[in-house]
This record gives sequence, structure tokens and C-alpha cells, in this order.
Amino acid sequence: MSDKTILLLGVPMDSGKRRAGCLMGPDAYRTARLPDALRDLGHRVEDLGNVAPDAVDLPEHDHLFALPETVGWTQALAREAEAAMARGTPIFMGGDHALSMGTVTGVARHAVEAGRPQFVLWLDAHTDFHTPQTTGSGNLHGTPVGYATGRDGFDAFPPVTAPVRPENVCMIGLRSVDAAERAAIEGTGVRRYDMRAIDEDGIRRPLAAFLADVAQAGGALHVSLDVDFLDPAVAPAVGTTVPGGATVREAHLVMEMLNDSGLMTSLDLVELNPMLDERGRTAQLMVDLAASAFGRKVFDRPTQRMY
Ligand code: 4U7
Ligand code: MN
Ligand code: MN
Ligand code: MN
Repeated sequence: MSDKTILLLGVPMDSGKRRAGCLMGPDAYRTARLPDALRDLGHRVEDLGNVAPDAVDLPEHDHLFALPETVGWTQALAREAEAAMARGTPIFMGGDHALSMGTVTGVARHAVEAGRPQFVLWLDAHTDFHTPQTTGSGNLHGTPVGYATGRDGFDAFPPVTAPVRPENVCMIGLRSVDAAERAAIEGTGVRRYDMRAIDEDGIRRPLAAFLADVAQAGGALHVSLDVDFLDPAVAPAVGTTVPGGATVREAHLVMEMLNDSGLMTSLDLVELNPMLDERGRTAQLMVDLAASAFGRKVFDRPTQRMY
């Protein structure tokens, strides 16, 4: 039995892009029995219900989709995330990836107060490094890393008081990066592993190196798992499918290594669109991945690997 309290927060948020459906994500995770899967592993689990966005007084924007609503979510989520960090390990059940504007900045605020550097593992086909000025689509779910690392241009949003250092961000699974993102991320210290790197060297080595640095720094580690990290053949319930994604086993290995490391302090499950699922298989896979991250395994390893 463990002493970890896992806090489940539903984030029925759809404002980060035009295609609707992610707002059903939290209920899909509950229906696929995420709370029980975690309890079966010996954890204390509290479902805190769903977060709601703050009301903000902002006009709609010509180019950016649903800007006022996304600002309201960001403000509410940053507050809830910071508060949750004082009580346990939050899992944010999304909801689209714009929710990470709030969750990452909120957990990072907590880390700064605790005197710990914040690290972020970004598991995604995309870098999500746009700003409101560079996004071609106007969809804010493509901007959370830009916001949380303190890029300029997010004037409508709450000021980022605890920006995450780009050197502390590791992206794995990349295969769709816009030209403006590629240009902007170049020369930052963001660690980025595209699918070719995974094909050539495997997923274990880059993750192990990153985890070693988190451990060395005594950091807090936020993990953001976008459904489109996975190959669409195994995870069809997402609006932004990109072929050539991570396999079921690669994704489980990441989660198993995270559990072994004991370093993960918060987790986002994002971009699940139950409208696009096939008999709940994507929701089920995401629940199984979360369970791996919290200790589900086939056998214990004879010797624990050092990261
Ligand atoms: B997700 C995109 F143009 N880059 O900005 C954009 F390719 O959270 C996609 O990773 C963003 O799913 C994808 O709209 C955001 C596009
Ligand atoms: Mn994303
Ligand atoms: Mn605090
Ligand atoms: Mn993505």
C-alpha cells in the first residue's frame, strides 16, 4: 500500500480548438474506471469533481478561437493546480491541451514556493510552442508550452510568475512542428526527440537522461500526455491525428520508467475526444497508461534501474 494521495480533477474544456468533444473526456475516464484502477494499486484516490472556468470580461478575438473562455480556464486551473500540489499528486483529466496553460503554470508556482525547479515532460506529436501571434490556426491548444516557458505575446492571459526554464522541458514523440514553432524553439534549450530519434535509438535512453537530470536537480516533474503522442491506429479518439506515433509498448515503457523513478508530481491526460473513439478503446488505453505510471506492472524488476 502506498501513502500517495492521488487527486483527480476533471477539466471539461473544449475552448482550445474548434472541433468539440474533449469536454466529455473527464466522464470517459471515470466511465473507464480510472479511479478504481488507481485504488487497486493501493493509492488513496480522491475525485475532486470538475473544475469550472473563471468568468472573465474580455471581448472575443478575431483570430484566436474562444480567447476569453480559455483565459478563464487558465486562471481557474492555475489556482486549482497550485492548491492541489499542497495535498497530493493531481491528475488533470482533460479536456484539450490548452488546459496545460493553467496546470503547468499553477504547479510551477507551487514548485517555486517550495524552492524546487519545475520540469515538464511533454509527450505529444506537436511542440505546442506557438504564441497568439504565431499560431496559424488560432487554436490555443497549440500554445501551452510557449505560455508556460514565458514567451512574449500572451498579454490577455494571467502573467506567468514562475516560467518553466526551456532547458527543463523534454518533448518526446514529435512529428508535426510548424515552421514558426521550429524557428522559435531552435536555440532554446528545450530537449526535443522526434519520432525518427525514437526509431533510431529507442525511447528509453532520452527519457532516462532527462529523469537523471530531474533527480539531480531535486525537481518537481509535470507530465503532459497528449493522446496524439500515440499512433492513431491504437488511439483514434483525437482530433489531431498524425500517423507514425508511439506504440502501445513505447508509451507503457515511458509510464513504467516514470513510476520507477518516483519523480512525477503531476499529470495531464489531454485531447481525448470520446466522440471519435471506437468502443472506448482510446479511453481504456489512457487509463491503462495512467495505471502504469502509478505502479501497475507485470513483474518487479530484479534490480531497479538507476536514472
Ligand atoms: B495539440 C497546430 F497547425 N500546430 O497550431 C496548430 F498543426 O495540443 C496543431 O498538440 C496544434 O493537439 C496541436 O494548430 C495542438 C497545427
Ligand atoms: Mn498537445
Ligand atoms: Mn503555493
Ligand atoms: Mn498534439
